[in-house]
Amino acid sequence: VVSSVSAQKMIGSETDAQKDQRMEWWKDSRFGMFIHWGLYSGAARHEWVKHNEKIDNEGYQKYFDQFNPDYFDPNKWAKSAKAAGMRYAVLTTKHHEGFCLFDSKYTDYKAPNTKAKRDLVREYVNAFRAQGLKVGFYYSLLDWHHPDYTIDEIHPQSPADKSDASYAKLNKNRDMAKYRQYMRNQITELLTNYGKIDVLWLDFSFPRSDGHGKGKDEWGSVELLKLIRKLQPGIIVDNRLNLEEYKDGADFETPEQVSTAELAKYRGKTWETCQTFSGSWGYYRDENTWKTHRQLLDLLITSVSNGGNLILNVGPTARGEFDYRATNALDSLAHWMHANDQSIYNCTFAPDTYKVPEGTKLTYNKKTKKLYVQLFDYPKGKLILPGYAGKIKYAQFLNDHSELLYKPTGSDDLEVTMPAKPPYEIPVIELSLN
Ligand code: JFZ
Repeated sequence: VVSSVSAQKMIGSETDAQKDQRMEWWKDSRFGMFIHWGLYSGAARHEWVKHNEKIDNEGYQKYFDQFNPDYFDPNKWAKSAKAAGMRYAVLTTKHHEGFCLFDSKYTDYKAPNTKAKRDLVREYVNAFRAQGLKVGFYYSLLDWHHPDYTIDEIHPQSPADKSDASYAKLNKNRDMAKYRQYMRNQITELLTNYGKIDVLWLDFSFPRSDGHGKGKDEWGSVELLKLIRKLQPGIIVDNRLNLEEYKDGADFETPEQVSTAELAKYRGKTWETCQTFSGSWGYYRDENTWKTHRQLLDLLITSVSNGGNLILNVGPTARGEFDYRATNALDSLAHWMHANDQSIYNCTFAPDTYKVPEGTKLTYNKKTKKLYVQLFDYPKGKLILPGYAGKIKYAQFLNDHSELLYKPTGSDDLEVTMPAKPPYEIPVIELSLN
């Protein structure tokens, strides 16, 4: 029954309750790993290098010829994701450059034809599944290599002369209908040959009124989504197909590289913020803007305290491994998550009746009725819980389950006696609620 739908268009016929059930593991997981890996990892200066430097297929060929990921071991990737507390992963099976990490019948531009000589997606799927992680595929709608993909405003060969005639000339032998069929064929391969796939992350739409962008008509988005739902009924799909007018046109929103301050406005929606370690998604050797451990934790905690997920990106090197900066960052997250992951999994924002104590953020587990106070600014001597009198029955640090003593202040507040030094970086207090 879809009576709640009223005016909005639908692609399928799922009820809200069915959708909630399908999305349950994803909402409970809260933390995932994004992996951007392709030929651009060898250029090591942004996954948009082909576009940014206006490189044509011939000029880009050296990255295909050179590609030799001799250290590729997805078991290592999966173990490091698992240790960091991530519960799902999404790998770029094809990014905008058009190169496929998987074995596809419909192209020669694929990993099995490089020095790797094999289907790298299959090994990723097996390794992440073996660690008990959910498995997702990123697939780029854009394709800067395919001969039928029409040249548009953000194509590497976009013309200087923006007239319709100049585009028409460039595109006279290109046919988007054929490209749409290519996408349907490849998505069918990806959703048929690798078992159950948990997430599909399609990227992205840029409709333009001058006709030189791409959106739902160019991608054939409605048909594509129907195909996806038919092949993998349980799959979770992002919102970049330009199907905003459809109630079921997407499963989650994708605020990209937004600040922690902006995440508050997504409360109540279903969303996953995607974030990088250093700015670009693909491995960028010379980028010196790496986020600190504290900034990464802030992103994770702020996401959960606003009811969303964080998918944190790693850009493996061309040799197929996480570089030491990514490895160190993941190791630090692993330590924090080992001690504090109960304040992340199955958690969301706290009910409004609990005021946010100064210098903290709150996460909340509805099922266990635990409230978690994430101490960003470590309090001096005591922490005031405003209006909490009569609301809690026990307080402890989460990292070591050591008791924290508290007393009423005479008003509605409680005062928690704090040790002089924080026992952890961003320690967490667990409050058992009455
Ligand atoms: C896209 C890609 O271009 C990028 O390389 C990376 O894969 C990222 C996850 O997604 O970038 C986008 C796509 C959409 C928006 C912004 C960046 N958007 O809608 O604001």
